[in-house]
Amino acid sequence: MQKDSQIFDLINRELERQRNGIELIASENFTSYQVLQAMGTCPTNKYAEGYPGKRYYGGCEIVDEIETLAIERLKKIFNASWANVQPHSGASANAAVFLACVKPGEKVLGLDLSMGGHLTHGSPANFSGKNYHALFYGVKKETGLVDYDQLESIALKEKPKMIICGASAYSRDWDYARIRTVADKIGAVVFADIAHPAGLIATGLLNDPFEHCHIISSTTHKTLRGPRGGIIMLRHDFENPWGIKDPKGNLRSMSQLLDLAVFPGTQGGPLEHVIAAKAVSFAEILADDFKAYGKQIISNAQAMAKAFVKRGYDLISQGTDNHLMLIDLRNKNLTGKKAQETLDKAHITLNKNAVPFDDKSPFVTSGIRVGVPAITTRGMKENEMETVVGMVDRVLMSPDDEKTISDVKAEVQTFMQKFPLYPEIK
Ligand code: DSN
Repeated sequence: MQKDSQIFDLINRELERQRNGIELIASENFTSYQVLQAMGTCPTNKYAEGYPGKRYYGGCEIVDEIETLAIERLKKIFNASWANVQPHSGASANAAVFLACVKPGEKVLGLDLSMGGHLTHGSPANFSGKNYHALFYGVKKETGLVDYDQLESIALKEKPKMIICGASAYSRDWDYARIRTVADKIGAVVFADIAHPAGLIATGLLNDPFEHCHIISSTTHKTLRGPRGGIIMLRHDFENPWGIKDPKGNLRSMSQLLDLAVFPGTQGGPLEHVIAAKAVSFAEILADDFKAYGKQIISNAQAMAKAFVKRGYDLISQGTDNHLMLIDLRNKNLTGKKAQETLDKAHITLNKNAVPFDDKSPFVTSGIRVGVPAITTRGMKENEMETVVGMVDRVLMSPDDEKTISDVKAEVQTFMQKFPLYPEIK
């Protein structure tokens, strides 16, 4: 067959879009060129249902080595004793954790999606809310901080089997110790989904959830800067004290239950080319300069938060500890939808986001979520945060002025030439 120019032209256009725009979506990042290369390789052809050394197919000796390396590198990053690198995504990882730990209809307690939580933490639109009895805690209206008192009172009253912590739009660190204390009072599993801040946890820049939470999941493509995918980890494996049994009725350790929940519980053949790319990114995280990247993320986020506050923007919780911030645009008479759509025209990408106690629908929203991992990867430092916020502000202050939008778009394109992306690709 002739080269599929239709698709490759589109891929090239997407590369140009990524090169020329300012990427502020908090959950996005740019992998290294090596990670990209590993993704487009022949392990994609290999069926390897099962785990290294225990596969259902022949010819797995090399993918066994790839997957084992990925597991060993990941365990080293987080000082974990067990890891599963097969989940195709964060949502798949979380589905496996639910399958391993809770029976359909049992209670789970997570951060409300409308308060910064995640779809897979019990939303009624998701498997986690459809199959399980989901309860929610929120954030305090006055401070925007997680309401641990509310979490505790709901937990003590309702006795959920699992308490979920982690968020997709929360700019502050977590008190994992407090959540574990509550969970121990009722014998609940604590499950931390660290998809967003994982890279900052990996480098010791935020509280360590592994000290207090039984099970940890993450994506690999956000602050970890790997390929799109999911992972599950345990620091301490344990004979599960909740009497959870495998499908044959045997009492299993948590790691065995989680392995079974990923395969055959929720997935079939693993994506070994993606696992190879995960392994490459894990080696990058273990290298000396990744901690500097993490520190730069935090400095950039703080510089950006300051630049927004200086221009009168209303940040939920007044600032950030991590890589993102959530901005309530109501004092600027703008919706999140309008802000996202207008900035898109100027090649500045971010997402509309509900703010706590939002009065607008999730399709409109009162806020935007802004993150710095991707622009930090491009090489930007604190000074550039002022420039970026200046451009965002000019567009948001004149959202219907086509001239301002096209001026900023041209400036964005020139500005981004200073921060090359994938120079290896001509
Ligand atoms: N993890 C979500 C995000 O933060 O964008 C998507 O599911």
